[in-house]
Amino acid sequence: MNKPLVILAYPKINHEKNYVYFWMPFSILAIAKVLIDEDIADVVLFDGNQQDLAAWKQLLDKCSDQAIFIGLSIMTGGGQIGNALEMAKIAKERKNCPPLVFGGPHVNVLPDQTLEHPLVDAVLQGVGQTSIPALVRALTGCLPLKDVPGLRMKVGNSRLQGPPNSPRSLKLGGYPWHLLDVQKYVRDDPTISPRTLNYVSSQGCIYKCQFCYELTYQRKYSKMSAELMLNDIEDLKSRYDISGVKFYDADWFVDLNRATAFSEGLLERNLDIAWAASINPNDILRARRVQPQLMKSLAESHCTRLLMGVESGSNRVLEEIVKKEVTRTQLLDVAQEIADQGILGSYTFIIGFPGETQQEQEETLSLIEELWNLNPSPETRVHLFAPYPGTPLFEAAIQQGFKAPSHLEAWSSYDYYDSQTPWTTSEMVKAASSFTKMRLSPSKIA
Ligand code: B12
Repeated sequence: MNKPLVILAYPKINHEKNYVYFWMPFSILAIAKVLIDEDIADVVLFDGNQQDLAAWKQLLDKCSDQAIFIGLSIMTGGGQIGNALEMAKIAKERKNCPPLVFGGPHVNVLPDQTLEHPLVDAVLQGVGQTSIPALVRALTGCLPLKDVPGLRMKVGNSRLQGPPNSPRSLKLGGYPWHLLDVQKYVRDDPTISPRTLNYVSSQGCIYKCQFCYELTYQRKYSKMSAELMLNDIEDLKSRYDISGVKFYDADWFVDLNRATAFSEGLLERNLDIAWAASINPNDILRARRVQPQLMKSLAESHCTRLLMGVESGSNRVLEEIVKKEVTRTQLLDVAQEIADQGILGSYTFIIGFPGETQQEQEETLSLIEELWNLNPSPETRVHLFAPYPGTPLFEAAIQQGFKAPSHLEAWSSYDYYDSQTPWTTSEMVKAASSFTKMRLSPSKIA
């Protein structure tokens, strides 16, 4: 018997002009994986960052009438929602359009508001690895719809709702690379290596930074083992001749044993792969107590760059507003430790938190100046605070006069890089730009 077909799409993100850093869309790759592994559906992936709307129409012409549903992934900001709605409109113009099911970070925080949009037939809230196979089973008559975790669906004039979805994703790694043209995602990243690919090895985060979307995972963390990561990277190297990996996990270093095992494994297997990952300053402080050799083994295994959210140079902001659980002195100390190993630090900051004073912003800028004195001099990127739904600081921002978009279409124009809050001044916009120093603008990298 033919397996049902599922189309999964990652709509385009309107990034900075000529942005070249579009990476493999793990959001849909991770959910395609379970459908393939469980052998319950055939899957077609569409990446709007690589293919245009003409290609979308062609794909729909070819197979939309065989699909049991079309899944569209959306995050808040970056114009992805508007692009998803355009794709949805094109699909709906066809006869026999299968149900349009939305998922992804935006849906995870605003499922009901997303479902209100006339083009949206259903949403799946939470991690897709559990919800998506259940939806396939339900639509092929093997499971009642009311048992699909995270589902909210329009049925006539009423709404059907499944049980809550688990915040743990568990099934990661061994991704179905054959569904993408992987070569197209290999990037020359001057801070890593000429043939770099992105990779996601965990989901969720254990920390509680009050502005961050990851809080919606309820601090439940899922990860692949070091061995599985090494197997996948070895496989990617032999298939696509990669020489670098850029991890896009929320915090790659939550499990320090895994970090050490990975670094040692890279050397033992002689893989010759340069790599970069995200880290929380508290991971480094923890490592000093339990794995004092960690930084050294990272450098030895050719970790070239560590991305760390520093957020602020003010102890009050760090403690009371962000809940970063670290002080300015500790941040400087941790950055020194990274530089001492010759690893490039890449530090991000936020100015314009609700309730932050001008003096506190100046403390952030003076911290950046101090960090620039390190050798190697780190990259710094200053963002304007943007309230993201589902986070404690979103509520705080509303109380202080921020007006949130009230429906899906209105979120289309929510631009993370523009001022979103009434208290942002032109001085803050200028400071954000002049204190941002990256090694190379992503648009200049071929
Ligand atoms: C890679 C990435 C990007 C890439 C885009 C992706 C690509 N392929 O090129 C780039 C760099 C372009 C990017 C840009 C932006 N990003 Co971004 N990005 C990420 C990152 C680091 C990884 C995404 C990923 O692959 N995750 C792994 C997958 C497996 O997880 P997932 O996407 O959540 O998908 C799971 C579920 O959500 C669900 N799911 C997802 N899609 C679907 C679809 C269906 C149908 C179903 C059923 C389920 C489902 O199942 C998946 C498996 O469990 C995440 C952080 C993170 N670690 O997740 C941020 C993240 C997605 N980005 C975010 C944001 C805000 C942005 C920006 C808008 C602003 C910014 N800070 O950079 C910009 C847009 C640029 C602009 N012009 O303004 C936020 C989104 C928050 C939100 N509320 O939506 C995140 C979560 C970071 C954060 N913690 O704040 N980003």
